[in-house]
Amino acid sequence: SIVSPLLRTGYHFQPPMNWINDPNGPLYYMGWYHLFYQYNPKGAVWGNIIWAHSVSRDLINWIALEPAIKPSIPTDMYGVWSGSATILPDGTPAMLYTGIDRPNINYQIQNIALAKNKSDPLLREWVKPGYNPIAVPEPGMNATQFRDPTTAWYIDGHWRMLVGGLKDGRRGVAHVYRSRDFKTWKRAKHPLHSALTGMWECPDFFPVHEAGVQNGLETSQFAAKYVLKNSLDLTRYDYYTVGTYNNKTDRYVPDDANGDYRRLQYDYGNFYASKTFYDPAKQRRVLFGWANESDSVPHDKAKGWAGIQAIPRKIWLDPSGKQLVQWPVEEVEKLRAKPVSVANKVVKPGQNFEVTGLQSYQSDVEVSFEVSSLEKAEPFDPAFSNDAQKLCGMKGADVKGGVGPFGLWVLASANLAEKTAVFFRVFKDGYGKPVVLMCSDPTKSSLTSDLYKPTFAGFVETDISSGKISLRSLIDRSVVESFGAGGKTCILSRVYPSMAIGQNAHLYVFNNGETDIKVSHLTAWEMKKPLMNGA
Ligand code: DQQ
Repeated sequence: SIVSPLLRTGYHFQPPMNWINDPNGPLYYMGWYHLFYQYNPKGAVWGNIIWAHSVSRDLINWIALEPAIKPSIPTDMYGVWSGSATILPDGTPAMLYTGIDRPNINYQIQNIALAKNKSDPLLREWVKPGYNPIAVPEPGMNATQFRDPTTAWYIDGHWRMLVGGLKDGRRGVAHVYRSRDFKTWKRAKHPLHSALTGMWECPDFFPVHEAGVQNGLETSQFAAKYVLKNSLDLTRYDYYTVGTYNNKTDRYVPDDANGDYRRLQYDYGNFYASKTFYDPAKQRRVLFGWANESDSVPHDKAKGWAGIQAIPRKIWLDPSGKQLVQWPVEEVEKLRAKPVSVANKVVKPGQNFEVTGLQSYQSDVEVSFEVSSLEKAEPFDPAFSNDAQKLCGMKGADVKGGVGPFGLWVLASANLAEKTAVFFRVFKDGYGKPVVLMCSDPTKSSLTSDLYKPTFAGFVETDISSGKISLRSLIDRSVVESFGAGGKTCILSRVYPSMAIGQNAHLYVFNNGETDIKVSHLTAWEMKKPLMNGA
């Protein structure tokens, strides 16, 4: 079966065609946001990777430029893999990236490219200085698991960068390299951090302001709290911890001693190889993440494209200090057209209502729910404390509960044979404390058979004792990108309806619990199409 062209996203970042994966080297420079990304110019599957390059004034409207970095020197002849941007003291942007230097084996070497002309705000040309490579695998290091340098930070006369790696077959490591001049780099004896999780791809390490402050910090600014993120090859999720950094020893310690295994995720859905940058224009830290297709490879090839970037998110430390909060950058709201609102509408057990008056296949929906009572919350089995996904797999949107499931059916067909459910379900633990689960359930999203339809879920650390909880979903044809409780828990899903496409897609609020749910307020906006790389 051929996938409808109407499933191509409207306002999520995409080139006109072909495969994309990791965001690379995001930065703000002379009034422009730059995004580079792993791109196959020859097809809709991974391969022939180069760094494609787009620029934007607002992180939403994008203009495609010529590719920035391609294989051209002995140390990157067989691949230019992921990396990050650092602005040097003289103002020159530099890209640290991984090169593959030989055929048939992914032997990994770290390289640098410099902006050729720092007075060009579009940074169109990049040069690879003769002192490449800047780091090679040492004897005893796993040379095929050694990649993805971070943005470098400067403290007390030294630059540092991290490179992801794997030790002894199962220990994920963030190697530290130090340099005085950004040319000669030496590996520190101890990694910044490591854990028994498998390979750490695309590490990201940055300071955060004190709990609750939404502004971001420049990467070289020393702070009391830091975030370390790693992308786990094994599970394909991006995990992070909040902790402290000792710049004398270059060691990082998560606040939660078990943090590496507790597995906080940026996003509990399809979101990988993400990377942040500090945006001095709006004093915020912005997160980019890659959302792969969940479609089959033959479908990807038939469509001629695969992969998108999530809507960039502002990211900051939650008032609890224990986790991050993420929210779509405010600029996305410029795409909002005609709003439709609903207020003070009670949804009885087993009931639902349709939100009408807009085309919801490309929309932004914000809802505030109020739960009338938590009395009927189901008992929480602590065996699932670390397994929201499994719990939601068992208790999907159609499984009746006490408090919830309640939430949205998005990209739903008129007969409801197709629908993606984004919802909450509230449990009560042994002490009577509410436990909130957020799920994105695509099991009924499409009648097409050969799709990957994983249920995604995370717990939401929010105080629901007042009964209040909010949900926002960015719906974009084959994307459902959701933010629970103001961005405490995020889930991006890719879905490919066969009927709920374009004008045939509907939006509902549902309640499959035994407790009344009030929609205190719902606003849904149709979303306009931004400039998207000329497509
Ligand atoms: N993708 C890149 C690697 C990185 C992986 C290759 C993560 O550098 O580790 O395209 O998706």
